[in-house]
Amino acid sequence: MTVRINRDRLWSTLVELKEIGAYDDAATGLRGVRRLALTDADAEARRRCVAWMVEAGLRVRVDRIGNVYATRPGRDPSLPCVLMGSHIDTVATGGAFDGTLGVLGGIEVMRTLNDAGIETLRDIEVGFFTEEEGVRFGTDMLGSAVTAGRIPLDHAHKLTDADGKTVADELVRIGFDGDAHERRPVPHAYIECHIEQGPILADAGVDIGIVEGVQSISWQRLTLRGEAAHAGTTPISARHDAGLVAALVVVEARRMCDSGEFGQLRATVGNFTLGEGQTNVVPHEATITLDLRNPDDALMTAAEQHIAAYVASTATHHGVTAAWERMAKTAVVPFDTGIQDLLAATAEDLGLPYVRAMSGAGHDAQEIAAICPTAMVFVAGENGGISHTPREYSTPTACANGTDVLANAVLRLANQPQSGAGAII
Ligand code: HGY
Ligand code: MN
Ligand code: MN
Repeated sequence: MTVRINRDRLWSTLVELKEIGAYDDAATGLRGVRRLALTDADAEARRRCVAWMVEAGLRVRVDRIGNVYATRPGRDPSLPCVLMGSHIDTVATGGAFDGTLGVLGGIEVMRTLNDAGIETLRDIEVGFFTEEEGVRFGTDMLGSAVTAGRIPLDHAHKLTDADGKTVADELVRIGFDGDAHERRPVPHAYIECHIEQGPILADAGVDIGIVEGVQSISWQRLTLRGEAAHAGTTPISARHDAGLVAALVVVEARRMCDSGEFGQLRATVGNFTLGEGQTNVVPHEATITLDLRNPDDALMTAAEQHIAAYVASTATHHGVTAAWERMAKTAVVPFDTGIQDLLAATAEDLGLPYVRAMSGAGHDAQEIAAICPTAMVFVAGENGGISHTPREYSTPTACANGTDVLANAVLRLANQPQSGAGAII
């Protein structure tokens, strides 16, 4: 049995959700999406998605970290469900597809099964996870990591944003402090449909990617403290310039990537602040965030050790102190080969060419992979797949093709009889 989702209906929900948290982006001249986790915009988008879920006849529940799940009952509710999902929070300069495609695509799958009058053996669920991006509360994949047990609920609840607001208080404020237990019933399988956010599929000229796994991620905050001094009177040799050391770290991080010493390392300093930022004062303090990515765990460790040693020696040389704070760390996560092959076979059945690829971005799937067989289906992006910018764009056809793969793979999983633990039959 093959189903095809309603392409126009999916696209209309993507267009509608994009307006929640929309802003005029000066850098690109485009309408972007700013829907940071647990903000009013996120709350409005959550309510809109819940309304779509209810309209599709789904049973909705919210857990204690604000994850939302919607269930389409199967014939045998005693069997583990098949789960789809992703996130609807965005970065501050976001686009319309990152995360939302997997959530709205999952809801569209439910509508499509309803329209076709299809009853499945297993329950099917679609959900969205809290704070996948990590840009407000400082660690990514927060909600799914709590579900998988990597981050304790209590720790997650106490995380604060730049204004000192806690996750727990913000969940209450927006009315998504649910009571369902965050360590949810283990699914039979989890599939996430997501834009690739990079150039691989576009370069291959295909809409579909079968994702083999996710590379490792390291997020750290580095605070450097030197000494404020007069910009005019202080001799260069007498300075303890925290800003200089921070800038040297940025340059070294890039050198590490270009050198090849650390494999396919990618380093990003996305946040760089200098004390009071006074033109005529040597900065006494600098704070930077360092995002490292590597498809090889050992080379990631080597990169972290190298930059730590570099900072120690450079800071000492300039009479500056250095303090590191760990924000996030996840190892390389391989996805279930059985589900990868199911997705590939589904794409073939649908006549959709695809490539297999590792994910450069982190995803909720990398957390859920710890509790059940998990894989992802990627959708190609335009403009070289650029993402985390209002230039992020995938065509209606690519979005629909990816959601068709999701729908048919989930349908096959939802009719699988009780199988042995682990591998998908
Ligand atoms: O940071 C990431 O890779 C993801 O977008 N949260
Ligand atoms: Mn995402
Ligand atoms: Mn993202």
